[in-house]
Amino acid sequence: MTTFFNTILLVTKLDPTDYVGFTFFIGAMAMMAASAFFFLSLNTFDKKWRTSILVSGLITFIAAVHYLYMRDYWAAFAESPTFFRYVDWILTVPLMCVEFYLILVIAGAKRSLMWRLIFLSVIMLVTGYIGEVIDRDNAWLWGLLSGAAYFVIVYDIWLGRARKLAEKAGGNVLKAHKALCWFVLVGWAIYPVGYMAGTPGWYDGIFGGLNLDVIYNIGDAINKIGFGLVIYNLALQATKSELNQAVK
Ligand SMILES: *C/C=C(C)/C=C/C=C(C)/C=C/C1=C(C)CCCC1(C)C
Repeated sequence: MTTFFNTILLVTKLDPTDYVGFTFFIGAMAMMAASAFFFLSLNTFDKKWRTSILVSGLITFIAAVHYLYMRDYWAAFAESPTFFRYVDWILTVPLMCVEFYLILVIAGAKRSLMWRLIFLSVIMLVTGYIGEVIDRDNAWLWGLLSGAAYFVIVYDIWLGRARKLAEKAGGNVLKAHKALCWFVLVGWAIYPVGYMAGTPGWYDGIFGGLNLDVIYNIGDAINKIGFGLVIYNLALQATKSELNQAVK
């Protein structure tokens, strides 16, 4: 009987000093709360912002569902839920690329910009997965390839076509674009650290003491919710300034 309850109520087995498990729980709650926030705010914005806010909510919602799985997987096996992690990322990171496109549409952004970013992000994630799961012996090499794709994304949004469009749009869009660029440059740089902490390589002595899951969970909370809040703020500011103009 006890075994039965222990099987269905995984919660009873959680160790209060399990800080990795704790970050999965907090992550799940934070993603759920953020999704409710974005979805419920949808109707307060003008139509042209709704798709962006909806995508913000979808990003945190997809993450919330994966966090529930990852939380339970961790509680059951005390092992990194690498598979769920990458399924989450392969869905949410391309959606973040879509966000860049959506806010730049008013400046004439083309679909090709969106597909280019999506393509690069898929390369970044697939090579990362190969290094973490399939060919761990060469993790450093796959990490390097992944890092190269990441670098091109950073270049594109900071200095490439996306930057030019953001400058053309100006005002609130330019500000939001800059904020998102910082998230990609600094916030996304958290992930390679987690990768090096969790895979074997020349960097063992440097990051070996850190926990891959804790780092990824912190990265996800900052990036997914932070990204959404930048978009939310953009919609809010743009709606306000439009209202002011209408009054004048
Ligand atoms: C919501 C999830 C996000 C924003 C995930 C982003 C993931 C990355 C930027 C991962 C990058 C990696 C590298 C740049 C090199 C090592 C392998 C990865 C996949 C961890």
